[in-house]
Amino acid sequence: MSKIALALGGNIGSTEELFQQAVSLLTRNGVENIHLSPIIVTQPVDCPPGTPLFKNAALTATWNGSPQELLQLCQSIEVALGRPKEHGRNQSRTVDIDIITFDEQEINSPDLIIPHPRAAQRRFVLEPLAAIAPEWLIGKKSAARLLAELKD
Ligand code: PH2
Ligand code: MG
Ligand code: MG
Repeated sequence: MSKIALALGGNIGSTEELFQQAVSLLTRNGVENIHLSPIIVTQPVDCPPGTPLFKNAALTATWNGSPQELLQLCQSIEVALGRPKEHGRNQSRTVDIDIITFDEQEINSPDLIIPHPRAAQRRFVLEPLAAIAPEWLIGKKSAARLLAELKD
């Protein structure tokens, strides 16, 4: 069993419902022991002017497969919940599911980098994760410490 942390984000549609649907699809496909954070409303980061506000959450869970299999599951759930398979990088979306950590593994493949390369700088990831798992490590530092060290 691997311990995983995922970040959820969305700014199109009924985000709370979409997050709940994402959680049930994760559960139905082998993600266990899900602990979902409260949902926060966040300003868009690195998005074009006029982008709607986001809602963000994080979850911790366990998973009995590989990182690549988890990536495929997350991407298939994004598509099932209305996100086009091909999409621009910071385009508005119904739901984005990013793998933040996978045990303490470091992965650097073309389609998957773990820990998530921008997680340590993103309040919209750290704040919900620190709310449920302050001691959770992203690389060498805990979510709470990274959050406390954020400048903005
Ligand atoms: N996701 C991004 C880019 N910018 N901003 C907020 N507030 N929340 C997000 O989830 C988000 C973002 C790329 O995935
Ligand atoms: Mg993503
Ligand atoms: Mg993302």
